[in-house]
Amino acid sequence: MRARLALAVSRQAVEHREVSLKAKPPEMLSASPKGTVPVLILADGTVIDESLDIMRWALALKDPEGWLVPGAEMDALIAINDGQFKHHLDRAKYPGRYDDAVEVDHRAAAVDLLLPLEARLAGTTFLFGARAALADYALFPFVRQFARIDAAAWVALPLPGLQHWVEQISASTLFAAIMKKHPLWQSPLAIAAQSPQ
Ligand SMILES: N[C@@H](CCC(=O)N[C@@H](CS)C(=O)NCC(=O)O)C(=O)O
Repeated sequence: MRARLALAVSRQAVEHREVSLKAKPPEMLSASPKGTVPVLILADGTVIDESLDIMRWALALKDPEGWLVPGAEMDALIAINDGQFKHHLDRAKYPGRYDDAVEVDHRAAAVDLLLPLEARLAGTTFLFGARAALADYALFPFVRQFARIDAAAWVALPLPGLQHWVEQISASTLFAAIMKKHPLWQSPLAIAAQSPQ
């Protein structure tokens, strides 16, 4: 989601290949054996297979809305999100997948990490001021996921700024544009492997 947001705002033309994570195409795995999406393959064959790196690559080429303007200050916030917050989010969302996961503890730990974001949003619409920046779009998919684990519990949290922030970005035209459904890409290699000789 966040890679798509940055590619869209930066108006990078890409061939979008929607894949099923239950049947990863061989072309994807040969470009990026770790088997996670997104994977961006550049014209020169360079592979970028981390969503944040794709965002930075696109914005380095063109940043019409000034997402990079807040500078290095954003990096620490993004690192906490991608590290600690993601850790607790995964365990709060799928406690059955983790031996040690106590759902309520991970929920509480995740909320603790949201409090500094709420403090930032007091008196401003976005994390680094009146304009949305890289940090907003890099964190948004994760906070949205957390909000959607239990929508009633989410609105009951003392996080009015963050609740408004999620609603604002969710209602944006940029978000609507990247949420358009794409048909599954038909992998020539998978089709060849299936068809009778
Ligand atoms: N650090 C990676 C994480 C990507 C990631 O975990 N993607 C998930 C889908 S959102 C995935 O591909 N999972 C692999 C699977 O479910 O097999 C990034 O942000 O690019």
